Amino acid sequence: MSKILSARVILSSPGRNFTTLKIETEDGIYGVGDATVNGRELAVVAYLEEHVIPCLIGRDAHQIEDIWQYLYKGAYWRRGPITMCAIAAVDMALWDIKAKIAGLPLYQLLGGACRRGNLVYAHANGEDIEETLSEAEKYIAMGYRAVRLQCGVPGLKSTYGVTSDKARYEPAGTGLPAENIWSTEKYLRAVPQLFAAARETLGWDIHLLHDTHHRLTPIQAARLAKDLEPYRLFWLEDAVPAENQENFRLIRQHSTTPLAVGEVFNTIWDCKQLIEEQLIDYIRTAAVHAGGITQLRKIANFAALYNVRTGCHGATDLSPVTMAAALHFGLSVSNFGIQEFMHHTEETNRVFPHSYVFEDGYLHPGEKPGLGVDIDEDLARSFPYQRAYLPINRLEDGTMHDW
Ligand code: EZ4
Ligand code: CO
Repeated sequence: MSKILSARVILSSPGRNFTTLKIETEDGIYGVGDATVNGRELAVVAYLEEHVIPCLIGRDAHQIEDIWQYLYKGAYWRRGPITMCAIAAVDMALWDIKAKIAGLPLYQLLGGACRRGNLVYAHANGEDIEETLSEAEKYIAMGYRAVRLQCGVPGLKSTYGVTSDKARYEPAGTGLPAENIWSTEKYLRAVPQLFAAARETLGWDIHLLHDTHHRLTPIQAARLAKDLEPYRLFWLEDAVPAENQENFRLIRQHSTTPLAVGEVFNTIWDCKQLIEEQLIDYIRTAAVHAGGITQLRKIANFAALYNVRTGCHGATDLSPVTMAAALHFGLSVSNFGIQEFMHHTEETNRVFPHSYVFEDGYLHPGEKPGLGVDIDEDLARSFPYQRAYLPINRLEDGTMHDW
């Protein structure tokens, strides 16, 4: 028995907003969990402070599964990003506490290491093909074995995944949402050219990935997947929005390009049909947005039955706490695929000191007991929350489109 004494939410903005939950036990052990929903941060703060934390005090921090079920089934209104993110933060913090009490890095409690480290992919973004490929070459020189390529589209002023500050990928901006203009036709012409040039310049020994960010219809996605087949992508991500999971059948029928989806999913139910029908190759659910380590393990075990592998979301809005959770989880599951890794700002890394290390294209969670990531609360307080949103996206005629 290790009673929960207190819990509090720490909202800070060391380069971007992060919502963090810290749970303390009677024995003076504490754990941290990430509760960040990009652009909707305060909703999770209220959910945790008003509705979750009062129910946690006095419970046994060791009862991770029971507390998960209590928060999920007990809410009556299940699922959704805010609810599942709040549950995730509690779940991560409790795993952190349990592993600290055991004196073990979390991956040991989850079954031990299945491999030397987690293969990660970097992001190469550029205004044009040349710039994107020279960004990719920088990452390859750093030891990366996999790179996601996103490139400006001729005729469009801004493109998803391409930011003016190359050193620092951050799509969210302070103030109200920026408005971008999108053309699917222009995009579909540009992408195959990018990958043809990439194979010529970068060769075939590097894994290449691409994110479509839910912007296509199924038939458009099928055509893109088919057009990209000669370039042997590691995956094509978020080809279509997945509210209709059966949409992926059409893409599958037309192409052997591996498919990944799931960064916006909240529960195992969002993945069920996609996995069961083997409509995807990689499931991208993240600890923070899909109910924590407890549910991620269930998703991975279910996916293993159908040869689907993991590929957790790891953009800059997922804090170092989520990154640590993903790395312990990834190391311990047999059907790990790849992990997204984007560098956080210096300020973020100082607010969240962590034990994970990058070496030779792989990330390892380190050997510190627990998650191996902490929060410097004093420093966090010096970076107050700032309202920020992801941009919105309209077609050239003004129609609201997927982000
Ligand atoms: O747009 O994390 O694969 N990565 C992505 C990210 C997401 C942001 C949204 O908050 O698609 O850049
Ligand atoms: Co994505």
